Amino acid sequence: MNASSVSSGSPPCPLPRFPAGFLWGVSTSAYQIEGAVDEDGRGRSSWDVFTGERGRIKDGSDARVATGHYHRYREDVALIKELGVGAYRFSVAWPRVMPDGGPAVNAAGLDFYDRLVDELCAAGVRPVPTLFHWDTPQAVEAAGGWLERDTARRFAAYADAVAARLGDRVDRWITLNEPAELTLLGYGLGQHAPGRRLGFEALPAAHHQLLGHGLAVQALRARGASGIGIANSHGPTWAASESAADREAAGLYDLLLNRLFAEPVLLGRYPDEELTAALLSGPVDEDLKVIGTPLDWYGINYYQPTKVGAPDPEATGSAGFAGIELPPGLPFAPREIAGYPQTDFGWPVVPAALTELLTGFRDRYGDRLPPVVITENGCSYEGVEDRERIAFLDAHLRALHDAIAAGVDVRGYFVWSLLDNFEWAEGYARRFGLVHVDYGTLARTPKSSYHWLRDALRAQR
Ligand code: IFM
Repeated sequence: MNASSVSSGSPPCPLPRFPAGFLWGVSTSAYQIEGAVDEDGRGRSSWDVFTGERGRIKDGSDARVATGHYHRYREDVALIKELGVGAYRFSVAWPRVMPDGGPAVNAAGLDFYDRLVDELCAAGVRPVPTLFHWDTPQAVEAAGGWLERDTARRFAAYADAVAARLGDRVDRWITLNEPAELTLLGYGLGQHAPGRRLGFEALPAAHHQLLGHGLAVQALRARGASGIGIANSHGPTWAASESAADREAAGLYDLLLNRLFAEPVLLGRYPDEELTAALLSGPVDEDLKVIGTPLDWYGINYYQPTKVGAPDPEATGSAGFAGIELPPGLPFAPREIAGYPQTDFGWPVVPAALTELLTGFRDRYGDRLPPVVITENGCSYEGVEDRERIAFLDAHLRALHDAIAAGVDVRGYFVWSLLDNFEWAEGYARRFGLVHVDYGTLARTPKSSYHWLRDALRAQR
């Protein structure tokens, strides 16, 4: 690493001042960075199986080595410390801690996170573990994965084991990362592990993840944990036109991708009772009481807005979901958002939509919305001299500040991601890091954006 040789390339205007105590951080996830998939008793995960199947990952890669973080975590913590952020959001790999998904605990797996948390604490960086970021133990997946109600119970037992080991040093917890994406991409469309193509029949996977979240909150609190949140992905949905058909399609999309995951957690109910009654079985009302257990804060991952219209074979400018092609026959059709710059992933860069999202959440949920933390925000661009990433972060931080000035209670912001990493079905083709990783040598090189952020955070002190 050479953290001083690249100029920061700061945009001319300093960032506005954020409130005292605002939590700055960077995010990663276990499967995307750790590698070492066969070491120290780790069990297989749904992603190990998925990446082993021909044609699943665009560049044919897998995450057996990834960024080698499992062995290089000290170097990565030093990078975090030098960056000057106060917190590091990482995820704990369930199959490392419970190779068969439970009940047996693999002490060596927990030892790794114990060392990581110690290293962070020694560096003065607050550890913020996410308990589940999509790497389901294969033994759990083989038994039906998140389509099965019992997976929620197993997840809570795993949460308990992690809290028992790390709880003395952790005061910010995240239960789940983006249950919407796992439901849609993993169980609905088959673009992510476990590769199921169930369409709307995938919805029990959403319910069981949310139930797992609620049970995990209870398990963590029973261990005396505080500071518990979730990381849900959200973005404003824009109707493609004012026509009734486009507005209806956009409303359905918003319901399925935003409200279905926010409202059970924030309000203790599903947004559309008819739809959920048709798709979910079991004691849903009882479950909602667990799912709606009040949180200490609410995490939002924001990347982009989505423009949605009614399905129309004649319409030009169709777009997929976050760059992923959607199958025909859906009751809505994402459309291209023109007139904005795009990241290398083809995602539109719309900072003002972050302000819109946050003020919209405040207006919709009022005092049921606890303090918000942006648990992910970032962009994929090539190169170490990444001026586009600096512009992206600068503009999104100003948009975030606008939301705070408008009265939204936002307490923190985490950049996705510390390092370039394994971007799921895209393999290594998308680089989201503040730090470049050479996948041949695993050498880390801080990008211009890293230096820019370090300088911007120093100016906040
Ligand atoms: O890399 C992912 C992350 O795992 C979840 N949120 C979105 C990121 C970028 O696609």
